[in-house]
Amino acid sequence: MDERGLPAEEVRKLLSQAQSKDLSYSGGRILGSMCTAPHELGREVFTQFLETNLGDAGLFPGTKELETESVAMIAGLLGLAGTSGFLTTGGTEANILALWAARNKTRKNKIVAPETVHFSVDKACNLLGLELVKTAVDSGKCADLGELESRIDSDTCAIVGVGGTTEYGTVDDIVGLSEIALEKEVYLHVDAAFGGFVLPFLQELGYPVQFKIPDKGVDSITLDPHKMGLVPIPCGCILFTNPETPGFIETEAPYLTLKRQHTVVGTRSGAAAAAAYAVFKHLGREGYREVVKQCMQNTIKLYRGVVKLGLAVRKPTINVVAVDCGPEVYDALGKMGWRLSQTREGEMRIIVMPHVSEKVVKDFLGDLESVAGELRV
Ligand code: 0PR
Repeated sequence: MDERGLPAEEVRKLLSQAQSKDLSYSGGRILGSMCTAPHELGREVFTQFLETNLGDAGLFPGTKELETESVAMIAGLLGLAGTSGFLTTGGTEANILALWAARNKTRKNKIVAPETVHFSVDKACNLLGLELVKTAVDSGKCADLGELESRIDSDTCAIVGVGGTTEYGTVDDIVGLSEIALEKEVYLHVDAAFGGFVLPFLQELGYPVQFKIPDKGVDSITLDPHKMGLVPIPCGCILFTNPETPGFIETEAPYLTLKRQHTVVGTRSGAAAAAAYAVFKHLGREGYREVVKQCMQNTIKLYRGVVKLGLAVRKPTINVVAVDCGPEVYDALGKMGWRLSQTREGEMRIIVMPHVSEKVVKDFLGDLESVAGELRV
């Protein structure tokens, strides 16, 4: 740090220089991200609540109410009532809280999860000293329940299912997993970090996707407002279906206005909670349904376009498309400025977020056609 400060105008110039190196979702080239430009109202509200801290919520009871109401609205999306939960910094923290609670509740040390789980589950297990057993998935990239069940033993504390896998957007059979959890008496965590704000709306729109949180057998669910919820980063959410579960991750904070904490982070942003509340109230189910409808229509356009080009592509379940096009095509598209990502198996992975408009899909298909054509010659 310099001894003397700079005038704000000069600092702004420095920031603009740095920002000019960043990409923006509105630039229309980011196809491999599960985040998008936050809703305008969310941006505004975030700034308004910048000084609030939910780590000392007694000072900010109004903002704490917004968190509580946001969590209730998220639970309502899944048709759940009477759940408790917290907003988090994202899906990683939510998954850590879930497995932390499972470990402390059961005092066992093994997690069994399909190999399609997000790497935050690896991270959580590493952090919590848990052994992670990964099980095979079926040809549709969904958890093979027979295989998963066969790996549960007397050391298993929890199993995990995914509602919208990071790489393929596929959805595990949560009802089937809940039956296994009840029968084997293990904790079940559902990671719907991405799919939580997509699947309920796809179902309402009549898409043939199975995703239901049954009345019994599911212990916790991750669901991220900062992905398809259009809320500014950092905003994730953990829901606990049993109100006693948060007690297993409780830490005393004796001198604070609120005597107990249940999140990994201590000082935590109330701005994200206020922004989540605002965007949920403003968009309503109708608004989100429209966002998801657009994304899914563009997903189908992209899928059909890729099929037309004769490339191998998985039929998308949600707004995630995986194309088996080979590294040359992937690299050539990258050189043309497309920001894509790859699955662990090397497929090109495209997330059709709200910023991936119909025009972006059209432009991308045009470039894919020319690249694939040139490479074929
Ligand atoms: N669970 C699932 C199913 C996820 O897809 C992710 C993140 C997480 C948990 C962890 O969430 P946080 O990153 O909020 O902690 N999936 C995205 C991914 O790995 C995260 C992401 C988002 C990466 C935007 C890049 C990006 O530009 O792709």
